[in-house]
Amino acid sequence: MTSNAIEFDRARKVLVGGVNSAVRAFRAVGGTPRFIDRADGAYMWDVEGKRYIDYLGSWGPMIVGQSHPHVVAAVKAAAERGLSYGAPNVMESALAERICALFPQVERVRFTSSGTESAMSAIRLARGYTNRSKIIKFEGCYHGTADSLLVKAGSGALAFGTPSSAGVPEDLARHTLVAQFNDLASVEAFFRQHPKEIACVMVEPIAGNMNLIKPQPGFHEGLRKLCSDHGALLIFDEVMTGFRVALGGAQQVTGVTPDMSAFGKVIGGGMPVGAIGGPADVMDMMAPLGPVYQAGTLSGNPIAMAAGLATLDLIEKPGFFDELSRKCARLVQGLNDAGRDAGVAFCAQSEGGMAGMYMMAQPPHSFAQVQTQDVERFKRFYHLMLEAGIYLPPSPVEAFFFSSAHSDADIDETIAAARKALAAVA
Ligand code: HOZ
Repeated sequence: MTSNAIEFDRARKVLVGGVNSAVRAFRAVGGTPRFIDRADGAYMWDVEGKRYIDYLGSWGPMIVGQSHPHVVAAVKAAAERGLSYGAPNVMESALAERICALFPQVERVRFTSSGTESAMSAIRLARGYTNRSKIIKFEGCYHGTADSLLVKAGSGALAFGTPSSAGVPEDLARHTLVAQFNDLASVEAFFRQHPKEIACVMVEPIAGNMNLIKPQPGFHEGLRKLCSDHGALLIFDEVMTGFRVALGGAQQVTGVTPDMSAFGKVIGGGMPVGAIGGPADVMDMMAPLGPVYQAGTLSGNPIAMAAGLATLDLIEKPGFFDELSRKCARLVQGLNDAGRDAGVAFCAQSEGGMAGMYMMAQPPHSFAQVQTQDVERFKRFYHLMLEAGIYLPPSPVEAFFFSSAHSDADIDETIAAARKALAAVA
């Protein structure tokens, strides 16, 4: 008989910090990470056999829940035809066609194996296309672990107090200009200070790595105009928001069209995938047509393509997002009511199937505001929820994820757990 504690001791001897992605180590909430044995629908079970309602959703991909039979059947069928070819396959074209149909500005797609690779390749492409070096990103936004982007980053980097990673050369980091989310003036100032030097503005259009922060009206319109006026590319990092806040991602929600988009998570259905999409004149700067090099052994992997296609089959069904958004909003309403009744400075909000909960009275609009949360209270709340069988992302600066597998009973169970937990931490 094993336990989470035994497995964590074992893992720490051979894996750095016992994990393969920093935030999973629970250091932002304390305690022992749960070692997951299996997952199905809206649930995960740890090695001790305890069941959790899953609001991690593998950090976003599992929008139809775990092990959906349609996705599993597609993966099995693909696996029987080979695990990886390293040569073109027709599923790559099929998935790219589906992405082009959903995102009006996307004429060409390049698949990668992760969101990190997509964001990294997108900025290389922007630099190659514009022949400029500097990029603008936003404090608390997170675009994976490429060197240029690990400057004042969100997610685990923020939770552990290393938003600007060691190991990133000063010479490279000085090309990354860090503006403030929802603050157009901070972006304008950089364009004034560095005329014709800025290749792109990269942004999570709905931030999800400093918890969920929605854009203020006019913010993305302003970014769009600044980029167009100054010859820089606007890149939306839709790795988290794409196919999740709406079928057409945050660009559908905001009505603002970027020059390039980075995708991942949902389009791999739980398998490792990333993608970059944009207009042909930009995308065709990439090898083999152009001088910007980009490649990957497992890019366009047939199993990942099959899982992505099968997931799209399900989420493209009419009404899928209406139902997902409605159920997620009901959960959020229940959480807000629970916070109010407990008299705790606590709130929640959602967009489509992505949500945030905060130990503060109102949802934050900025990086500075989200930093004012009561982190110690969140830690106590987190463990009470976990104990009650509710698995939330283990950090106060992460969004949480809802799926079509979550039932009304799951929502009620979650709200009831939150009521108890919030009353206990009041
Ligand atoms: N940084 C990812 C979420 N914001 C976490 C990745 C993971 O641990 O799987």
